[in-house]
Amino acid sequence: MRFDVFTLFPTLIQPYLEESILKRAIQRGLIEVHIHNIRDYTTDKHRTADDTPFGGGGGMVMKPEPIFRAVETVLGIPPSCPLILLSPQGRTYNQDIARELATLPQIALLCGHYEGIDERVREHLVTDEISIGDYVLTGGELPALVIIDSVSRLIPGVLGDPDGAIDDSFASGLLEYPQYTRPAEFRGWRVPEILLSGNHAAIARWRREQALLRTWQRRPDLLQKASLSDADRQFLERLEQQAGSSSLTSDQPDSTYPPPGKEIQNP
Ligand code: 9D3
Repeated sequence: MRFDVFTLFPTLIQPYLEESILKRAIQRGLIEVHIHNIRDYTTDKHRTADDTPFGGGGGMVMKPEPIFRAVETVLGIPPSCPLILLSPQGRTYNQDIARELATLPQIALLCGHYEGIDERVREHLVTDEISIGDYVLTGGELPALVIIDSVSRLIPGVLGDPDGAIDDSFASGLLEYPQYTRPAEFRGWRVPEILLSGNHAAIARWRREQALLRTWQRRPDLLQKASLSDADRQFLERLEQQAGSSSLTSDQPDSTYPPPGKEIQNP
């Protein structure tokens, strides 16, 4: 799969590709990432890529000509693949979108910056617009890397382990169960005994229940889309019953996440 990234800050993108697991994927020819500096496609002597907004107001707007020139030079007219604008106004990225993009042979990513981008780019060049979540960043470069990373790891062979991508939490639709490694006791904190039992069926059941418990506590919204067995549903039913009757059986309030005392604290 090929990615083309159009940005005013190409040096922000390069190091992540060279240091992460993506480096190996590039070396093996499983993915190609081509980074294009939009400023290289300006034609004036100051290499002007942005300008003040018509109508006034603060900040700068990315000019259309260098963006059209860059994209049309690299991808042709009309562009040979989808061009995704990274912007706070896009549809919110998720694993379903990652899977959809991973089916394509090529995508191009356009990183916005400053206050925004001339609307004619959006209207006449961009084919899709994606945000990575409801928080404010300084530009689309990190979102472009998020997309490259999350799409690449779905391509067969990019992860060393072929079922790594299948077994992970968002694939099953549940959060992950707790994991432990040696030592079996650290500072007096013991690993759950079941994991040392050698009873693989019991371990599999415990892990599934822990994943269900965690998801129910922290991300109950995920349970709607998760694929659940009858046994899973029975386990969740028991959790609901325990929660529903907890004020009658224990005097303790219902558990919350994060638990009391684990909230993020100001210094
Ligand atoms: C100061 C400008 N803001 C006015 C309300 C809008 C704005 C424009 C551009 C805010 C942030 C940015 C830069 N962010 C992105 O380009 C971006 C982004 C993000 O900020 N959050 C989540 N996903 C994305 S994708 C691209």
